[in-house]
Amino acid sequence: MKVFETLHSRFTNGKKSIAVLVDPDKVDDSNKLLHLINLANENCIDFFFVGGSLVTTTNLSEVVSQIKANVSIPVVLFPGNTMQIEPSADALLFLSLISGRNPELLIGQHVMAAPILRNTSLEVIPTGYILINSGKITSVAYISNTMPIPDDKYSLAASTALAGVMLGLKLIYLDAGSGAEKEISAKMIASVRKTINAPLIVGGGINTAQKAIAALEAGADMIVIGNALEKDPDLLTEVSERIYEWNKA
Ligand code: 1GP
Repeated sequence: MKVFETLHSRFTNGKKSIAVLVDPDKVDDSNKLLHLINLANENCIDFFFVGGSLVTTTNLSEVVSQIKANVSIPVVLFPGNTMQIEPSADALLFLSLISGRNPELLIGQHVMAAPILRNTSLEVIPTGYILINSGKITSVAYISNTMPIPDDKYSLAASTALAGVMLGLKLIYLDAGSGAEKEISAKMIASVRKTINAPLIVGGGINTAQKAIAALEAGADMIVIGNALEKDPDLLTEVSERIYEWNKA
């Protein structure tokens, strides 16, 4: 089953998913990547996301091929720009940064990427990407030159997500930014969840099992965890067990 079909069918059936985010810059030695792959294998992870707002290494294809050689779950590109297109991955989130007003990230990069993507077998998933303020300026806010939505402006975030879905975007990704000081609140997630009829991904600053479970309970269909795994790999065990129980019910 393709990535979007899987996500959509889980969304329709009230089932939850979890993705591990690999930032190619942070797995400069292959042992770190193997460690993440082993974690994924041990913990029933659903997807690997690969990408970052600033990737300075040129190892993207090696990262993807190492993951694919060792684990059977789909590898989904989460690209910060058109340089992060890697044809050997399974799918690509075709991100429109709809919380921002930077035309490059609403349509400019997409025009450059579209002809390249057409010549790959990547599954292209139109995704509304919404940044929520997390207390300090994150790399993604700085690099994208956009202002995140204030974390207490629930209806602004919900209306942004709704507009994205009405424009035909198939997924909504609420992100506080990698390594965010503050994760997205349950109230914000719930407000977006009740407004849109589309799968909702939530990430950024999820560094405890409690925060992960709170995001899922508030209405996230999928959570994305990156940074926290370096310090607390056990976090995945607790969260994936909870998701397993959830999905069994
Ligand atoms: C960032 O949502 C992802 O875009 C994951 O964030 O690295 O903080 O888990 P963390």
